[in-house]
Amino acid sequence: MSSQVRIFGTVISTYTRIVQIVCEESVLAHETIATAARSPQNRHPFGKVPVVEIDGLELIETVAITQYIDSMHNSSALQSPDPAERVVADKWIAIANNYLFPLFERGLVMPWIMHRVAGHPLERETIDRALPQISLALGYVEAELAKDGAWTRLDFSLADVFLYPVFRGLQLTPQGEMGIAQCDHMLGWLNNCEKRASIAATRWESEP
Ligand SMILES: N[C@@H](CCC(=O)N[C@@H](CS)C(=O)NCC(=O)O)C(=O)O
Repeated sequence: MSSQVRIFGTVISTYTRIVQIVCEESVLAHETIATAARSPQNRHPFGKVPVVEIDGLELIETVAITQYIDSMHNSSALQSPDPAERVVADKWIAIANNYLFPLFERGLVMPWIMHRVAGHPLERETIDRALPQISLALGYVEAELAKDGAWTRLDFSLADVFLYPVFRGLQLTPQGEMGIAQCDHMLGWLNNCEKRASIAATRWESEP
């Protein structure tokens, strides 16, 4: 390992983990400095995590950060050189960031974290409201994944890196686990990802 990457983010965080996975793929030493999104220590101008220090740069926004790390330190192994292929990965990354993450996070992941970790009463109304939309989203991605058995033609790409923590977070909730259990292709893909060293090395402490 050569360059040291400093990742300022919350420890149980989808986007912090995405950066950690790309560091592992790139064989870059990295450390995560626990920084709450809304703390005065957080330097992100829009109050998000992570903020990343690498190669003398201070970077924000996980798409930009992961593309930089993969391009500079991993021979772009996670990005196809063919624009017609790369656009497919970019589409899945955008779907993960714009639709799946907000839907899963607000509707299931955060209510369960607040209940399990902070001891708050479980927000059942929030969950009940979100479940039909989550079901629809799962149906869509399962049908898409069934077409080719993969998100892109690369064995493992930035699309996998973004989608894995998003779906794994959902799977760690009781309703998410039940939903994903009905999606054979999704389940097979998640199980395959778990065999990858970068995924195993970045497991959340809360994972069974
Ligand atoms: N656009 C940001 C999104 C990052 C993001 O949403 N991070 C979550 C944690 S996984 C966060 O900061 N949540 C705290 C909040 O929204 O207040 C990126 O790509 O880095």
